[in-house]
Amino acid sequence: MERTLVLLKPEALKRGICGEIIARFERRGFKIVGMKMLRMDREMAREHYKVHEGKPFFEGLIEHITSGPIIAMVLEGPSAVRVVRDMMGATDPLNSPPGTIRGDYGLHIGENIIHGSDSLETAEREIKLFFRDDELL
Ligand code: IDP
Ligand code: MG
Repeated sequence: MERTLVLLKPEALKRGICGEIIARFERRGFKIVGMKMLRMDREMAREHYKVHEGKPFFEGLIEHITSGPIIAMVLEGPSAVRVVRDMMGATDPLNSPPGTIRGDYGLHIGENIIHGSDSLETAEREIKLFFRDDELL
């Protein structure tokens, strides 16, 4: 079993599509072992996205992810990291086929609806940033 971190980004809450997205993960069979709504501050956002520091889109990304509340979830299941990434689609929704979350709900790379950890090591680091051990049930 693996665990991975999923974030529903501010645009998902503004548009009211969180329930539909969470339902996809439940239908697939993932277990939700942690979930909370929060608004990230800039420090947390910079830590979460630190691999992108210095890239041209970094400041815009921090601005955007801190612009409103998000939902953070830890999903558990076999090959959770890869399967969740497959369900999300490509980073740019324009390259994400219909049937994927970004391909069904997004049109803009800066508003691509969802974040998912990209490796087991990343997942471990990202889960720790959002959840205390006793918040994972
Ligand atoms: P990922 O979310 O598919 O793992 P990353 O390359 O890790 O994609 O980028 C993190 C986030 O930064 C993306 O989800 C997207 O919101 C934003 N981003 C990535 N590349 C660009 C870009 O070229 N322009 C604007 N935003 C970008
Ligand atoms: Mg990434």
